[in-house]
Amino acid sequence: MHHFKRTLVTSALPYANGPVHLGHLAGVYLPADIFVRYKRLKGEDIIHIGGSDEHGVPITITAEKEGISPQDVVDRYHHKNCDAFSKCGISFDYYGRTTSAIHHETAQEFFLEIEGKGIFQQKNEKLFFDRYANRFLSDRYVTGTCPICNNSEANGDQCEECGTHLSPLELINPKSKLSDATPELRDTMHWYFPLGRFQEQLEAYVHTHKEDWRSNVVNYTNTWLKQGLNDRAITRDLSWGIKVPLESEEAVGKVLYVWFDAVLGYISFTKEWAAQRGESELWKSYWQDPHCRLVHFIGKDNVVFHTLMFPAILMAWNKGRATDLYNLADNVPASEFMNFEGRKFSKSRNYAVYLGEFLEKFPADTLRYSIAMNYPENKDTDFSWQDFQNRTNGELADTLGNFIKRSVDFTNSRFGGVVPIDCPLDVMSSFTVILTHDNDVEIDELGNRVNLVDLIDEIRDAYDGFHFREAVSKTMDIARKANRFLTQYEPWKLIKTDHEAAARVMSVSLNLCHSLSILFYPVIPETCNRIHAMLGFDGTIESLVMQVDNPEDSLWEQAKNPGLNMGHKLAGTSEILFTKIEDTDIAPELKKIEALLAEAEKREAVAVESRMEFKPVITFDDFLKVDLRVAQVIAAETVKKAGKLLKLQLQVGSVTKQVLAGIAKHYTPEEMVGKNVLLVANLAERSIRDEVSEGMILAVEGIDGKLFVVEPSGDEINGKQIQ
Ligand code: B3M
Ligand code: ZN
Repeated sequence: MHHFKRTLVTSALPYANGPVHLGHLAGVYLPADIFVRYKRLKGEDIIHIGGSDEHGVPITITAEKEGISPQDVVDRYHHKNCDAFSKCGISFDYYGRTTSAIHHETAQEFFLEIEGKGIFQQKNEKLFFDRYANRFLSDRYVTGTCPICNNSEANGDQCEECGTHLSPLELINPKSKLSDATPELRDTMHWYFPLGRFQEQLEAYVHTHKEDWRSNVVNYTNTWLKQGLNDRAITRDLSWGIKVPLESEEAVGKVLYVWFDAVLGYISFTKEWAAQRGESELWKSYWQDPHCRLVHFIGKDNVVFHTLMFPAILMAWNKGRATDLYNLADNVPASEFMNFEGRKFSKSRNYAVYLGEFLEKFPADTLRYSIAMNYPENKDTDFSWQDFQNRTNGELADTLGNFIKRSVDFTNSRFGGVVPIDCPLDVMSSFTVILTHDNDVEIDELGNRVNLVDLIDEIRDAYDGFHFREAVSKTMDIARKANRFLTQYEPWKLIKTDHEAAARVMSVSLNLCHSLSILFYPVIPETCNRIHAMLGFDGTIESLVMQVDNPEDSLWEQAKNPGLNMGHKLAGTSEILFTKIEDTDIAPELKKIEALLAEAEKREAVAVESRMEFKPVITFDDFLKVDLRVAQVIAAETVKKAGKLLKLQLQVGSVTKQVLAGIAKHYTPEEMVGKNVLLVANLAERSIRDEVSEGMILAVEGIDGKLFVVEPSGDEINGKQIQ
């Protein structure tokens, strides 16, 4: 195991093109913050870098739609998101913006370094050009009909309806979003990054991490590697973005592709962080010292940019250099998605709960806890208002809050607000209290001896393995045990018969309170500071963390040996840590969800209705031109680089035909084999992704975009014509 002295954590840079929602929080920002806070408790040197991704086409499209400048758009959302993160306790050491001067310089420096080594290739290509708007149209500015599913509003990069990744050239009836005109093809030149030249180096890199990276990250990356890496254009014809830093004629009007610049933002922002501290070279200790560990928190849709693209850019920089070499990521904990009330968050469909709005109604810690318990580590999870209410009331209020308050209140009222007796570690660590001098009683659930230190080590292992749900739920287990311990010993009764035994119970409880205030800090920091204050400590946990310079004295170690001894004075007051969430509190939210769902259904109904406007009348002869046949699927497989397509081999009577169908999200290849389908058998051949499709099969769309293949049934019908 490599020994690291320090850690640099980055969180994906959200586009400053909309407010962050709970899905983003769950997948990236909260886990990153929990991890960083945990490491700080352990006294480790760690920084957390984030910021806004302020370039890219979605931003210019928003600007055009609203009739404002792209700068206005990013100013609005940068501040909004910054503010929401800070209200949520996401403790970035630095939160930058890719429009900053240092970032522009950094990205241009990378471009020039790689260009100087002759690694980029320049290629001419034909791109759509809008002659009314007088500009080239990047993928997102072109719309048209999807060649896979016939959706008439597919984007040039992807069809939202069937999910297929497209190139604008594949669209049927392409239109410019700027003028609605049919764009024309014109020659243009772009710089390409030859990812393929780094194939072997990248394979070796990914291979060294196959054990320690999450399997979804390894698998997804390997799928790309297996297909063979292609050249990627890293420039665009746009006015918003980082200019290609060359004087030549051909660089005019070209900017760096947003993904080339965005990942470099992590570096620029670390530079800005260092400069702000007055130690302008300090960023190098985090990027260029091999003893620093680099960890990227991202969502699953950003994996290859972080496991292949960014490492390749850094490899290109490092190539042939003796100094200033960059580290590659040591881990890329990518999350799956957290859905909400059974549906995917979707900005375009306005189905989202935004972080800033949420925090206007409910405290950050209750949200942080509930989301952490729904962390989508290796599969998509679902978060609901009901779950939020249950966890807040049952776990935070009734378990943790109740235990802390009962411990503090009883000490205040019956022991003068002072820890009544010493609490030796061995007594404390096994939740044991000696009731009489010869009768040891242990807290145990299943007859097992409970050992606090072991439990804390398990939590440590969970955090170190990025298993956040497990870490937090094990922390709550300790609170549960502590709460049960207090209930079981009933110091309020015991004090009448055995004052000293009651004192011992309280001493163990108060030490557990202290322990919990540390252990819960990564997930509910604000609450932990309040517990800390109730226990009579000065200063915040953050300020104590700063004072530790030896990991052996770290707060994390103190959680195992909380050391509240006889005479330690509590603050003398107590407060309710968590307010319960009433049904009436979430009723309006449930209503909103209902309204959103109703809206979605209405959209669906309108869509169906609009489909009731039948196409223009055709003659019977026209209809007879379509050769519809019953066919049987004899083989099916997925298609490289077209995640939504299945390649089907069909038996039509004595003939076999290959058809590409956009149904991979709805049927597995195995499910398709053996099915009877309806085939348009005389459709002109088409090629998609270097594969030929010799017809199409019929399917119908149900609710939520789910596709159902039409399956004719009958005896001896294979190859027969529909009549
Ligand atoms: N802004 C894409 C996204 O928000 C992009 C991430 C950049 S990370 C360097 O999903
Ligand atoms: Zn489509």
